[in-house]
Amino acid sequence: MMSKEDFLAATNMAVNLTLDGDSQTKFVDASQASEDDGDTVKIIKTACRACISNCGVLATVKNGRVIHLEGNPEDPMSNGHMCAKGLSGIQALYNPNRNKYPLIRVGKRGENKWKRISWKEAIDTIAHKLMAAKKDFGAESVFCSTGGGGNPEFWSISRFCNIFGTPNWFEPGCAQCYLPRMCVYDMMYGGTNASIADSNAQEIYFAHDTKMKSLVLWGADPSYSSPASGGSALVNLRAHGVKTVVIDPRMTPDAAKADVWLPVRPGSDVALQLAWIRYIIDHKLYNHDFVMKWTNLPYLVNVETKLEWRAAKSSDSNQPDTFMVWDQKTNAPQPLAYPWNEDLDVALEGTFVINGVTYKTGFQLLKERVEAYTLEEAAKICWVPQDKIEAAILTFTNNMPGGLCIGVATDQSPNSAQAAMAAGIIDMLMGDVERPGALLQRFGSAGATNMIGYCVPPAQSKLPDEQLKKRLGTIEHKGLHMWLAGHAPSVLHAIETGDPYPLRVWLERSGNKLVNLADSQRWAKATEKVDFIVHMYMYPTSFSAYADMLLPTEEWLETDMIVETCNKLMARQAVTHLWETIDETVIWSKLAKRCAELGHEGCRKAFDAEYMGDDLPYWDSMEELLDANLKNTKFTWQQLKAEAPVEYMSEKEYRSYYTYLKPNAAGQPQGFPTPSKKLELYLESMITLGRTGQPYSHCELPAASQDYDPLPYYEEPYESPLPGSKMAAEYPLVMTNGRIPYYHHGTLRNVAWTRELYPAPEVWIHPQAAKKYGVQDDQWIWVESLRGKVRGIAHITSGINPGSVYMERFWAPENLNSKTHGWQEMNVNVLARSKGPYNDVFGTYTLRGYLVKIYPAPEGAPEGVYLEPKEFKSFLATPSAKTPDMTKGETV
Ligand SMILES: Nc1nc2c(c(=O)[nH]1)N[C@H]1C(S)=C(S)[C@@H](COP(=O)(O)OP(=O)(O)OC[C@H]3O[C@@H](n4cnc5c(=O)[nH]c(N)nc54)[C@H](O)[C@@H]3O)O[C@H]1N2
Ligand SMILES: Nc1nc2c(c(=O)[nH]1)N[C@H]1C(S)=C(S)[C@@H](COP(=O)(O)OP(=O)(O)OC[C@H]3O[C@@H](n4cnc5c(=O)[nH]c(N)nc54)[C@H](O)[C@@H]3O)O[C@H]1N2
Ligand code: SF4
Ligand SMILES: [Mo]
Repeated sequence: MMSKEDFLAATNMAVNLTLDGDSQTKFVDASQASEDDGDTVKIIKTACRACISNCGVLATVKNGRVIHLEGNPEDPMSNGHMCAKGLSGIQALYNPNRNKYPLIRVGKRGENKWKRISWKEAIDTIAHKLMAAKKDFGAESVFCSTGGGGNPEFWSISRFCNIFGTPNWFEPGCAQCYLPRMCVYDMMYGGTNASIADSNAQEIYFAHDTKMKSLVLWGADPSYSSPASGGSALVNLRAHGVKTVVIDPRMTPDAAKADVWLPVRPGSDVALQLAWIRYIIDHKLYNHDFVMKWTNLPYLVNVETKLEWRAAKSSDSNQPDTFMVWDQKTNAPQPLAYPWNEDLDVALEGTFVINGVTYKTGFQLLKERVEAYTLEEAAKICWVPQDKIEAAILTFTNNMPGGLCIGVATDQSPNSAQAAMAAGIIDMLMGDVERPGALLQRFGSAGATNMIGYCVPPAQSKLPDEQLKKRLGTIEHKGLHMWLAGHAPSVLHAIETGDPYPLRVWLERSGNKLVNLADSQRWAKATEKVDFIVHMYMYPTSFSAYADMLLPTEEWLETDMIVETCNKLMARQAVTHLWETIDETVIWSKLAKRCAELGHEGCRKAFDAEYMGDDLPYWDSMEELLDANLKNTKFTWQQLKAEAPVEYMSEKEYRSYYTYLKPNAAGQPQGFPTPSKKLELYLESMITLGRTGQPYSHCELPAASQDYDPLPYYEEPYESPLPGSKMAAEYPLVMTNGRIPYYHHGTLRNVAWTRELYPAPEVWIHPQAAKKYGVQDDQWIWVESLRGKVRGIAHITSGINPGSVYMERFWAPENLNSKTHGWQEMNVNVLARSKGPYNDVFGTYTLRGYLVKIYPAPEGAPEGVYLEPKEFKSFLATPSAKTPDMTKGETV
């Protein structure tokens, strides 16, 4: 890979070179920064994107150079806080090793020999490769990948794939991050979900007057994963007396402050959740009136078909179907008119045989489902004491209203869908929906961004049905269609084997796929089978060593994006612009446009202005795109930049509760945006999804091999440590991961400030385990799974479940030019499991909850890895030079 010296040499060579007149390249407006040619200091209001939290930032710019960052107190979520990652933004921006120009490989892959090319040539070369692959192997032979949390824009890649005609793009998050929770809450409830790290659960930002009395953090650690926003909100909530329960194998700062901490065995959460549900039902702790009137649990379900018994179908989308219930007055089944009929005495539980057909209420089915999960049983499965489980449940149920925030931990095991369903059920049984103090809400929105806060319309209907049906892995795992994405392990399998068809061209836009995807070594090897690989990023990473072309993208201080934060709109705006970097949202548009020029029918049709609603098939600048997004507001992008943060509605109007009780056109309460307009705890839609792909795929798909289950169930991890497991004899410890506050996924390992704080990955080990396996504190050790072994530094602490170990993803940019390319030494994803079993609905693989062993590494640290502060000096931004403004032809 390209070393710092190589890059500096390339930079020097570029002296006196001006831009090559690529008229298609319209740079982000840097005028605000470069106007400051005197000693004037300018403060620009922008927003951070060093993680997914989008905190408001005040950036001080002097002589065109960003010299200081601090939080913007006008941001209602971060209130002026920033974290170590965000504050390192200047070091990331001016990093000596930035990708500066498009580069094409001239040596062998991994040899680090590159030639500078123009953007025009880069786009043209890629477009020709794409067209050739389409002609020779079909559009589906092109595949794309993106970063998950943290890419400034997300749907541009999906949009590109849809109009190009390939169903195959993927990301390492998705089935392993957020999709299971997002999709399940969408199906059960239809409002936001309760993920704090994803900036939902916005009730937590009103500590001064919320009615919330308790909060459960289930596999979520806001103090690390959203320190400046969610993390600081929790500090305020605790100060206002909100009680907290933390369910996490690791003693995080939020666990340390919790009223009850349950250090659960990684991967076993659903067993614990089912025990919570059983306890809540057995002890009649649920909100009876709410469950009767606003959930579908009283509805009768045909046990054989698993479908609810409908008295009548509705053709009016404002009116749900009419469902049958058991009426205890007449001792007979009766239709229940929406929303409720006071004349009936509706049974919540029971089994009824009617004309030889067995029906049970949803509640009855749920009760039977959780029957086996007593506290005693859960304690055995989950490795936490029975009395602590009970204390946790009661801390929650005795302090209502409350809310259950479920984090990414449970998305990273094959139990992913079930965990989200069970978490939703717990909150919904308690009536924690849309009342003040609850996390599940439908607060206001400016409508300036689309799904999950991004700006590009994904144009999914433009992907032809026959291409959609080829989306890898998604007949079996249809939940992926909500994300419009493919199944990463099925993509890997197709690259390796050509089954069901070959994959030839890979466009990748994220940090370091080799540290974020499970089974990294298989991915690295698979690149040999791909003809042409493009890597778009801000600086070279391990993945660049396997690429044929590198495209330079913008750091967050160079990008423009609309940000919604509570009732305000903020603008992430470019405060400067370096080199020839381009916002990748523009790159995808350029690629589609060039393919159209080369005769691609689908891409050409985008010119017919049918895709963006009206008049924006492509955009040559972010301003064009953002103006289109802002059309529902009273701002243009220029105005928003000048005025943001602005309130798009008052706090009172935005923070509206009990949305389900607001009247519909017929004067009835409007209910929830689900098929029954009730909360669907018995999730019948899972059956339809598995059989047809509806409502998320735009055409009907063949059925999955088995129906998806409408109720949560627990499946013991494939690599189980429980008694009787053969694998556990050799690999006795359960591995898990979780965030650390210094890095966002694979980022910032090239920044001196963060590497000094956390130079190499810690492996958290309980003192009992350390003793048993002969490991000392602060010693280099090996961690080994069935798939490989890596090194880390032992951190011996009682803040971890005794049978578990914890480690983070890590790579070493200082080793980019070595034969490991920096990803093989200390990277937990060498150990993770990308093979099945997968979650049936989403295809989730196992990042947390597989087996490892540990032993001392007498060899010490891996060769070449920097550990001492002085070694990181070479990563430091050069302090003196004025930022060159390439748009004005300035050079270094
Ligand atoms: N073992 C293990 N593996 C995991 C996880 C785990 O907990 N354990 N977590 C999983 C999760 S939740 C996720 S979301 C994934 C994340 O894995 P990836 O999505 O592959 O991670 P990154 O590439 O670091 O994330 C995207 C990065 O893109 C960068 N970026 C910013 N601007 C630009 C730009 O303009 N262009 C481009 N191309 N990139 C830009 C941001 O810095 C951002 O951090 O990892 C997953 N992998
Ligand atoms: N600093 C930093 N912040 C980030 C990111 C980052 O990479 N770095 N990534 C962003 C992204 S994309 C995401 S998805 C969010 C995730 O944000 P969170 O959902 O808060 O995710 P994590 O910290 O990964 O996991 C939460 C906790 O789960 C615990 N855990 C591990 N295994 C298990 C288990 O089996 N069961 C239970 N109950 N708990 C378990 C971990 O110890 C961790 O403390 O963070 C975002 N914010
Ligand atoms: S939490 Fe930190 S990295 Fe994330 S947006 Fe806020 S300041 Fe940036
Ligand atoms: Mo994520």
